[in-house]
Amino acid sequence: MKCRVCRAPAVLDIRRHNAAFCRDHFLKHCAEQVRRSIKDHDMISAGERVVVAVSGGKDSLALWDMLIGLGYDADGLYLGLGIGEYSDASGHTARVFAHERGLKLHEVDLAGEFGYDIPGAAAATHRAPCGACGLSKRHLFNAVAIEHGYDVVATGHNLDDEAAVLLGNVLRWETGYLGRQHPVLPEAPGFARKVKPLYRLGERETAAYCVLRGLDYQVEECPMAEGNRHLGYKDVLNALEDRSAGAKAAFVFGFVDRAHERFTDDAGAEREGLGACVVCRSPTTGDVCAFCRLRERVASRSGPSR
Ligand code: Q46
Ligand code: ZN
Ligand code: ZN
Repeated sequence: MKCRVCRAPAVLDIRRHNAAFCRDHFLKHCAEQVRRSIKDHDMISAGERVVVAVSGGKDSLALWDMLIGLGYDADGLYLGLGIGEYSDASGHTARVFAHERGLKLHEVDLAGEFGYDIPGAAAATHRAPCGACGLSKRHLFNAVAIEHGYDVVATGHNLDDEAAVLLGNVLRWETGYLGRQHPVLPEAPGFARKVKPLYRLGERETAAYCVLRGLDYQVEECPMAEGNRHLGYKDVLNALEDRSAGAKAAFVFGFVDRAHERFTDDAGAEREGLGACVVCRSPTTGDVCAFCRLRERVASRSGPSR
């Protein structure tokens, strides 16, 4: 196996590109995929400030590293979800990464600042933890971006994540979600732009990127992910990819290039006619936003019952 570019011994092959790369050319390939995503979708303009949602895992650290390498002004944001040892270790990893590179990391601790954690929210809502977790992340990433004047929130969703979410949305024909599933969600009043610069890279590639760059990332996955529907979809997609290299990329890139637009009307009304939440001032359709309702629900459950 030789590097496609320089013919030196390769460290990794990427079947869907029918190519193998040496270390340096693999890292260049990753940066090029990210540069291309940003350019093709006008994700970040010159001079804009970016906040990267950092979990301490391979994707978010690879993303932060690549954005800095490409010359962007990118700070990090870590959310303490209160998921036991997993959260302790991932917070530590994110802090070490930022500290070693002199990067700015914002931290928000759910329990300390909002009085609940993800296991508590799951118990109070009698739902899978990922629902409350996703809601909290969406709200807080945006709220921190708005509060600190960032133009863009960048998340580490990779090709495998996007393919799994797309499969889930297609299986149930969630046309509103399909209209919002895109590498860029534009800014709107009260909302920063959301971008996914890693959507062209598979998770095997982001992991290899971290290893080859010597980035210390949190290898353990979240223990609450068990039973998450998307893991099942990932298994199905991996089986497809085994039989037909490039299936995931064709599925996601074809959707982005040729199908997404057909669903934008279904998602369109979402961000129109919004008022401000009476509690936190975030944009919402009702009086109180979903995040504040969640907080209230957990508080009333775990508070004194007398
Ligand atoms: S952190 Fe949160 Fe994920 Fe854990 S509880 Fe689910 S959503 S699995 S990316
Ligand atoms: Zn090479
Ligand atoms: Zn609110």
